[in-house]
Amino acid sequence: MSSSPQHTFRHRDSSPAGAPGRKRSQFTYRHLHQMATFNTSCPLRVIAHLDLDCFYAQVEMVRLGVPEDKPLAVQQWQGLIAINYPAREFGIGRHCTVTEAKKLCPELIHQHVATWREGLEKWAYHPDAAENIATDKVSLDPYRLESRRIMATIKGALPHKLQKVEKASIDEVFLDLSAQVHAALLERFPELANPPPYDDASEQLPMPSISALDWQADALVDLHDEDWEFDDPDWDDVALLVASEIVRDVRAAIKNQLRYTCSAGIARNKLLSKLGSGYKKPNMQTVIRNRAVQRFLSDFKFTKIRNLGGKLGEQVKQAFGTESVSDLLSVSVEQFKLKLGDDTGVWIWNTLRGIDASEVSSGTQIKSMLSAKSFRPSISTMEQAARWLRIFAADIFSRLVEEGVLENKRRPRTMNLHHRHERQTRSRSSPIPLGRPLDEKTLFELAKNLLSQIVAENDVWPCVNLSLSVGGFEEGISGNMGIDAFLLKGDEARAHRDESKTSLAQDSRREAYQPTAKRRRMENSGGIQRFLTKREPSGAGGDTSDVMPAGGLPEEDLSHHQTITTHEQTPITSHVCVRCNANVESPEALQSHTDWHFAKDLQEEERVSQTFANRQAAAAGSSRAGGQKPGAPAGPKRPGRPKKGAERGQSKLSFG
Ligand code: DGT
Ligand code: MG
Repeated sequence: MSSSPQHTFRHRDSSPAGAPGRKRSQFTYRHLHQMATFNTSCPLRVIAHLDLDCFYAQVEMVRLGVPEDKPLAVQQWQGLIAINYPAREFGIGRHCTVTEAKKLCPELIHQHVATWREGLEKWAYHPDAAENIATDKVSLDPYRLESRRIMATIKGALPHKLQKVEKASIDEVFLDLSAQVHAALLERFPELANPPPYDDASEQLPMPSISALDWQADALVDLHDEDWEFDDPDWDDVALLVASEIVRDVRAAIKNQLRYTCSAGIARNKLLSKLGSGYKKPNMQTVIRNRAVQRFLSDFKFTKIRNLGGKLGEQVKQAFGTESVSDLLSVSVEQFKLKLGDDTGVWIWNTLRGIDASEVSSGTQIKSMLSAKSFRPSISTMEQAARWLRIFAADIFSRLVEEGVLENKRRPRTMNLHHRHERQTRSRSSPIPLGRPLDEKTLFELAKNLLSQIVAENDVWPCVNLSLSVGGFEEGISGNMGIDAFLLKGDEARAHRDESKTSLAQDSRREAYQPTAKRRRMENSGGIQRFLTKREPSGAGGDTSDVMPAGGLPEEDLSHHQTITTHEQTPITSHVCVRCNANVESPEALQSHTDWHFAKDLQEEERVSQTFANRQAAAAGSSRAGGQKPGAPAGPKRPGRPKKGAERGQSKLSFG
């Protein structure tokens, strides 16, 4: 720990903990013990979210030795996909073209992402990549590699037996710090180790033997509301403070060992910690104390909240005519249920109050991998196609190595190849044979075999898109699309989803892929799943069909689909994103931007499903201070304190 207990806490001089007449904590011995087991309904839970600052840009700066104050952006073809903070000061944003960015800041360093090149065996940083969109394919390997090093550093900075770390995307991590904070509390406050009075775990804890907490410079959102600051800190405040120290140490380890900065949010759950990490960037951390939750949330549009950015958020906006969290606080849970269905209604009601019992899941793993390319100009021979298959096999194999395929930790069982000619996509799949080591050559041979099967049919040339994917990993998979999907084009993304579909037999998300009739029944039932069905290919036969009509998507998806498929089919006349109204410079930039939404949606689908599963699991076990049931007052209960409407804000406590 960077801060000594003496510095962090100001201990009380008199009135020892447990003395008669002293106020008791709102938390019980049971709550304290729940921390040790990562119990998701524990009201003393502490969760952190870490998000790397301008991630790809930092990777390139460190790799190239660019000083921290120099403006740099990462380029993909003619667009920019990551911009460092010095460059942002010039007004440069994502989806600026390089030309426009250079006008804003002539000294901008713009580094193109690494690419695989047709005919070459390995990805590399090619100086002429931007001009070779026809023969190059983006490689995210450099960022994946750094992402893994960051994960290893984070894990190394936390005690092995007390850690729970979930990789949420290429540059985001959730930490459940409850068990580690529990251990620290017992060490720092020996009175907590005493057995509860009468051996009754539902007895309230003594109040912390401290009068003030030192949150240190950047750690606390200052919300200019003093009222609640007169209340003594309780154990939830102390737990968050200890977590904040841990997070500061983790961030220091990342900075010292790898030279990357990140921002963090620390709060009682994933929803709030994620909002917290984006609250102050770069290189800052934000603590959202329980007493400040409602005030903190009120400042956000609800569409900024995790899982509410997409279609579901849009639906809520339309149903209630507002985007403001504060406005929706007066809506009753019954009204939400009426408009959005029971599950969704309750979920929204909870979310607006910062209630989220979703688990930090250390088991999250990639369930499929895809490598694909849209061809402009199209390709017309088996030889050309085979050259790309060799690249795809190499690309997938290097990711499999990272997943532990060499050590036989995880191994895909199926391979899929999608081939698109004009408006028709043909697919073939095969099992990946067991009994011999999996290598690049085996993957390539299997892929070539699948291509030969497709080519044996008539009219398969010219080909405008090839997508190779592997899935059906041998062990339990909890589902994570991963950043790979962020760069997928329409066909590629669809193929990726198909691949996911085949490997999702046990996944709750499967409901989103039911045949149309069943899906319609579910939609009518008003459940959350109706928000998760948007990109179902509706071609005859669904996922078992070998020939999938391109453009066979539901009406609602057509415009989206058209914008993300090759624009030679559907001319794009406007460069405004229909999802967020962002103005982009070119059809390519719009395509990349739309892909990003698409990938985010897929990721959110996963999260919403998980959130629901967890919420339901947690509902049964909700406990006293963290009961958080619809109809209950927002935030933690504060017995003995007169309620003053919604929870009030937070400002700095006096330093100890
Ligand atoms: P931040 O977190 O605001 O400091 O900045 P970033 O750049 O870390 O943004 P974030 O966390 O949303 O995304 C992490 C990385 O993912 C980013 O460095 C590049 C990649 N990425 C983000 N948005 C897009 C996009 O629209 N298209 C593509 N191709 N990549 C993206
Ligand atoms: Mg980031």
